[in-house]
Amino acid sequence: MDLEAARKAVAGAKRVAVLTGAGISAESGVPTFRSWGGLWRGFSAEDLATPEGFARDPKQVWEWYDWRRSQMAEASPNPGHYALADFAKRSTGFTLITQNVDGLHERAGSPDVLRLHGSIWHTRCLTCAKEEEDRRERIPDLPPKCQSCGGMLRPAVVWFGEVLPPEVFDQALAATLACDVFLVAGTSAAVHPAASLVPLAASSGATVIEVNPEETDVSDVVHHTLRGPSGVILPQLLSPRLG
Ligand code: BJW
Ligand code: ZN
Repeated sequence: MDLEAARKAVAGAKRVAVLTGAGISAESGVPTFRSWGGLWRGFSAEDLATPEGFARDPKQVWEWYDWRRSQMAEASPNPGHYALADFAKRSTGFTLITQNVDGLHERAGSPDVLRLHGSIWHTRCLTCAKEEEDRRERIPDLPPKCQSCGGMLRPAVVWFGEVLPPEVFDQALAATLACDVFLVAGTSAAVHPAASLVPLAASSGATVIEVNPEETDVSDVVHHTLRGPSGVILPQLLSPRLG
């Protein structure tokens, strides 16, 4: 059984790194990028999650984020998020890398989450670059304005064509290169450079475990495949002992 072999690999590892994606929040009711048909009001993520899309129509892009913020605000962490948070608390040498902007890992109690694609709960000013937390579920008068300088605010997330926060990516890279086990959960692994961490872990000697109900772009490089929802599989994989 791949689950037993994967559990043994985790139990024997000194360093574990995990890369998560939208699928880990699916059981919390947050739609993945591909699950809502890939479209919102006829637009794809590739149209909306770009600096060009924002420059073309900031109000429209903000409305999309507002819609997603309201879904994320209603969501609660699921057993997959909690299994990772519990594992982190009883391990040394554990690194959680996420592509998600929803904040559910943090709400489950995961310490030190490396957020490769930023946070939907933060804004950044286009004029003075000030970054601030904004936890409002709905923001009135979109696009919002900076309280300090009056400039236009944008979501503090990473769009296509933008560079990931270098210090966060460097930490993710270091953890990927140093780990004995690399776990990839709930991501289609279609977006780079996050997805590139998976073959990198494999080529630097880590045992790679994939948790996903579907085959993905990296399924051919992983050593153990656990097909199923992360809310079911991660507690089985990471709990101190089964039942
Ligand atoms: C379940 C489940 C359950 C369902 N349990 N699982 C190399 C090759 C080709 C292209 C590039 C490359 N390097 C860079 C690029 C360009 C580009 C890119 O990757 N494009 C691809 C489309 C090909 N990358 C970039 O532009 C990045 N920047 C960059 O590289 O900078 C350097 C540079 C700059 C300029 C020029 C050249 C280089 C930036 C990428 C930023 C991505 N941003 C987004 C939006 C974030 C903000 C927001 O949320 O709005 O990040 S796009 C979107 O995709 C979001 C996600 O984090 C990301 C990944 O999606 P994810 O998480 O995998 O979700 P899904 O929906 O795809 O998959 C869900 C999975 O869950 C599925 O597999 C399901 O089966 C599974 N699932 N239920 C477990 N219950
Ligand atoms: Zn400002």
